[in-house]
Amino acid sequence: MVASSNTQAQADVTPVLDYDAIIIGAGMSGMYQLYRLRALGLRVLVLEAGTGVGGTWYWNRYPGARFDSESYSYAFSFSKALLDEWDWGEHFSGQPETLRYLNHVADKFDLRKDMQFRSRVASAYFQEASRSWDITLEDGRHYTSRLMITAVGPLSAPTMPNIPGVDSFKGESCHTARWPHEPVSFEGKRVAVIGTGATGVQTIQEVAKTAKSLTVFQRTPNWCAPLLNSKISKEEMEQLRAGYPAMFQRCLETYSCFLHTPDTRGTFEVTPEERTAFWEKLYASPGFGIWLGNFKDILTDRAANAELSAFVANKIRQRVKNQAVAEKLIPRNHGFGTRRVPMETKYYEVYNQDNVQLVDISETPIERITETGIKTSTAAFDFDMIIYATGFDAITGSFDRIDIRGTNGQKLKDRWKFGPETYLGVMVDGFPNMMMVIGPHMALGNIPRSIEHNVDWVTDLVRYLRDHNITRVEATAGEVQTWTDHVKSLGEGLLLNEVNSWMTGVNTNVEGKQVRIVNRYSGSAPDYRAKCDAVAASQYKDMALA
Ligand code: N01
Repeated sequence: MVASSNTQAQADVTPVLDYDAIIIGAGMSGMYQLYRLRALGLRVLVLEAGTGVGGTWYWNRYPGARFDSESYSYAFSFSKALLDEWDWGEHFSGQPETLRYLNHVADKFDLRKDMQFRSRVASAYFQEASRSWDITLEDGRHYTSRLMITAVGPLSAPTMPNIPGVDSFKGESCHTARWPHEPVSFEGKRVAVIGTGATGVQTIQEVAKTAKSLTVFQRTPNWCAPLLNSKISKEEMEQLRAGYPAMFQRCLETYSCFLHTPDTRGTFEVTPEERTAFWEKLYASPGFGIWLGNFKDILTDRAANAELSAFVANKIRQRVKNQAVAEKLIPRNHGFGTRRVPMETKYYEVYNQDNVQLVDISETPIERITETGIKTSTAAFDFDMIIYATGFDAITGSFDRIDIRGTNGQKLKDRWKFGPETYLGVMVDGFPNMMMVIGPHMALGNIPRSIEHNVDWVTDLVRYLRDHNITRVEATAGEVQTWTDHVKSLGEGLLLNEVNSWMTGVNTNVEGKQVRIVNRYSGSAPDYRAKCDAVAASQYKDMALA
């Protein structure tokens, strides 16, 4: 690391390293982390598997992919010049616009000159003698760096379904997170979609517009709510821009950094009529309000949650003409909002179209993928295209896919076998000089807001290390235990943590991930930031610095 010390200790640990910091991933986290570390004068390299910047927005090019948080609250806030010059076209921007935005950010700050694309990291081994990381790519290229900062994203390790025969299908097929860069036409095609999470819902409503036939294979229905997207006029954009300081301030104050914040009332503190009127208003309002701006107890009180679920179930019954289909679309095994709510645009109406069929595979399971299509327990379907919207090995999955070894050759994957253990979601004992941006146990919420805080905190730590000629930083085992216990205790009483989903670390397609764990920080973002800020103010006294 660039430092001024000439002490003996320093000399021993100052071999010729390729970099001061290597960042893995060129998504929003990696882009901003590069920008900040470069400003410290460090030699930094970003290694990125793809051919361009954007992370989630680079990979997820599937039809209909878009923000379901307000575009302007989901962008970078660190540069006033950037805020001044970028106009959003829609309240909930589509993937092409978001990727254009991120490319614009990369151009503006000349980020690509310190990025290396087509560079998928295979392994990273900590070297105690040199206090550095040896990082090797899948193609064998190799680099050394004092620090390794993972910016690998919580939803970036896609998983194919563990259904026999996936490789045997002779038609077109694709996972949504590996969508081709070329346009894909559905016209005249018989298309299947497997999966009805947030991705499946966005895909289905788009494919249904042009496919000759669309067959949706649903294992578990999700509670979806209207997105109500709209265009942003020039005048409106100017008003939004004028309101940026207040809006970002609000994001700093709300529980999960979203514009929405829970109502201060409990569900049963108002009359049934007031309740219904409030829910009608939320259902008719754009974005996550119905999930995050609802009564304060809908995600903790079973009775409150059941009332709200009944309200939304009736909406589904009103929107879907065939009542047998409507009943299949209503979740039975979890309440509204206890899984991530997919935001939709006429999703339920899709099932009123003649070209769309719903197959409930909880009743008639898929037995195998065949050369020509999909065979369930009761029928065989022929398709031209199968789309896998089957989700991700979330949060720890992208770490598991890299062979990360800390002191004494300890593997991170083994260390996290029964769930992640971290300090502030940023560090792990036994893995010195490794920092995680948006790692496990982090306050996710409105992710770009969390990214900016997380990166700023890591940058302050790195500056401290540099200024004090410290070449080795590690979380202590005691602090990791304390933070991990704290994160687990915050999850108690949340209905969300009683349901299988990526949010509780369950993925039926990944061996060893069938048991629920606590992988996310579910306290308030202001509390999280206060804790991190206190650690920095203490000059990292609870960390092992050498
Ligand atoms: O993934 P998911 P996703 N056989 O895990 C089914 C974010 N996101 O990509 O529920 C049959 O939610 C699985 O069924 P089940 C957002 O945070 C953001 O949709 O496990 N089916 C489920 O229906 C979101 O929550 C935006 O029974 C199988 C689906 O596949 C997160 O990404 C947009 C199966 C997977 O759903 C993940 O969403 C989109 C099998 N073997 C996504 N395996 C934004 O707007 C899996 N399934 C920002």
